[in-house]
Amino acid sequence: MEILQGLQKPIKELPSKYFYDEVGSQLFDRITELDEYYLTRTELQIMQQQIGDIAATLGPHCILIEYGSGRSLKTRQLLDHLEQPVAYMPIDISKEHLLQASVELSQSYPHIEILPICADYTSNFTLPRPTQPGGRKVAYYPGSTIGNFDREPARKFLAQIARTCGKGGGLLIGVDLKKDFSILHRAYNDQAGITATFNLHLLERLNSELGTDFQLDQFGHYAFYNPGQGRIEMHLVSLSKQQVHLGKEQIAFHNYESIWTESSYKYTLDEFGQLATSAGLHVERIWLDPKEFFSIQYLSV
Ligand code: AVI
Repeated sequence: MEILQGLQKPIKELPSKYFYDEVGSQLFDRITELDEYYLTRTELQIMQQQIGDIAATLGPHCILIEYGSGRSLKTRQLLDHLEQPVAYMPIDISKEHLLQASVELSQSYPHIEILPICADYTSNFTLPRPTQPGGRKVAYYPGSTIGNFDREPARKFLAQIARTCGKGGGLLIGVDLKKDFSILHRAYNDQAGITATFNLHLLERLNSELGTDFQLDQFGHYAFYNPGQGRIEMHLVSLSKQQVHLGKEQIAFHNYESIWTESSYKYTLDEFGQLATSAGLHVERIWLDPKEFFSIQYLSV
């Protein structure tokens, strides 16, 4: 299985999607509130300042499809401003959050049809059909989560969104930008150590769900910016020579050997434009904060 295969690679790795169980999602929420973690705050600031223009760009009669909607907190602003949206389709793997958010949204927006989809949004899922005919499909993918994909998977995922939305559709996406590496470094090495706890929680999760015997105090959080690859790399580094067990398998660690747990790519506007083009999308609009730390972009199919 994926976890064992990752730990048996010459450079050990674990998929970052496993960060997000209940505790991991709560830790991530705390990260988004940290002074050092500028991403969420900056995206929200751009959204607040440009919401009129963003809503006008998306246009009337949208079917808004949110990839990884969680509690749909960021979406309310959009739903408040869109002109006569036809439907909102939140997609999330966590059924509990999805259904709770959907009930709350139905109460707040009785005029918008809420059609939740419980799925891993990178897999093939079927879109429900809204009761009201017509409407343009617009995907929403905030948070610069696209940064957590390597280049080719990112291209494939964007191409899949383009196919889902079809001609005339679009994608509103949050993309984190290249900047001074010390700012990037701080964002993934916060003083309070929340990012370290978030990273180490991955091992805690494997221990409780798969019965591994990782000793959490024998691994350290290590995150750095790799300028050649244009990404933050997050690792868990073994602090001793040790063995870890997964079922009947034994995984050996050298002292200072790492498990690569996440990449977070940062783009220039040109680089992201090229990626979008290679996925069959066209950059129509870009909104930035004054420091040009983060971008919200509207791509058309
Ligand atoms: C969800 N994603 C965009 C975050 C990021 O910044 O890459 C995940 C994260 N990892 C460490 N801090 C936050």
